[in-house]
Amino acid sequence: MSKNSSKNSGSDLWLVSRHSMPADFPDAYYFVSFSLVHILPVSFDSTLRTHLSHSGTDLIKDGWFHERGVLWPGQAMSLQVKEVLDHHKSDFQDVLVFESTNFGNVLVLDGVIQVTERDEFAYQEMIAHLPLFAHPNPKKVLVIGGGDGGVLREIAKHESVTEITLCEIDKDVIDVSKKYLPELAKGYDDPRVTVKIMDGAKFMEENKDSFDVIITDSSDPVGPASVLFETPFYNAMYDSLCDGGIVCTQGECIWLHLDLIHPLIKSISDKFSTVEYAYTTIPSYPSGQIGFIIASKGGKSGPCKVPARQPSSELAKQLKYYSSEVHGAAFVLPAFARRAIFGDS
Ligand code: JA2
Repeated sequence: MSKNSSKNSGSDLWLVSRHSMPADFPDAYYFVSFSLVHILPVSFDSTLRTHLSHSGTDLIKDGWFHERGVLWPGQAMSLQVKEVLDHHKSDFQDVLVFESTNFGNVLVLDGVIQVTERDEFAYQEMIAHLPLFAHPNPKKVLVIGGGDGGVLREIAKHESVTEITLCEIDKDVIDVSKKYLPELAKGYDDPRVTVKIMDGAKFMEENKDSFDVIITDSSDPVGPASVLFETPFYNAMYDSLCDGGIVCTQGECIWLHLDLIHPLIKSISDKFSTVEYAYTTIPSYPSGQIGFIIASKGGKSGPCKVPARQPSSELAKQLKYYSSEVHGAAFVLPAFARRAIFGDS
């Protein structure tokens, strides 16, 4: 944040001045709610939300897509565009798919890169296999978000799993993924998969004590996904887990979002038996790194950094990022991040 930004201390509201914004942002001030402790001093209504997001093709200039966003001020990831394949507004967000010169097809929601064909495995394998290999015998798995289908593809590699439910609020994300990201969307072909087009919180409300693993594969806490980074949503996941269950959520970046990660982890630590942060490296996400918040329910559960199972040698050969060694290593944080997130010395 620039020195012109003022953080409303003790709350979850950030007031970001125009000086820290890209020049083409339309409004003078932006209220970005990280909604970490669900005390909202300023209401964050849907009108305001729409002003926070870019339209995908506004961000293409001279044949390059520039990913600018309020959550990574002063920096932008750029990808060279070969062809725009789809661009439209869904009921929830701006949806853009383009073919890039070096990263394959790219899915962008509200101006933010969600998936590229080149590096998607680094994210999909880790968000799925960290909780699944930490669990001794996962049977029922819930995915919230993740409409591209890549997480489904990874979950289907676990033979113990009998039911996989995907709850995605925006059907258009599923449709464009089936059309333009077939290597991810093939996850929908597994017969164990059931798709619900609905709000994940509502679905969990109706399905208590039901899942061994819940994976929340969400976009960033701006727009429709912002509630997924709030404590009540973690409480809902807790209630929807079986005893011994594990949640794994998109947990943002240690280079950019320690002010989001630390209070969120703190706020859920009383309820969950273990709460940890692990990460993967991925060139197409801001600063090349993204983390996962992994938390377990039940007295018997040990830390998730220790895998309870290992991939078979056959599966190990198919995996491109995850291995048992990578599992443990993903929880080892640089000293500055460990201190900021867990307050250790
Ligand atoms: N990618 C997705 C998704 C939900 C639906 C479809 C694709 C992600 N969540 C992860 C996005 C990470 C964004 C980092 N700035």
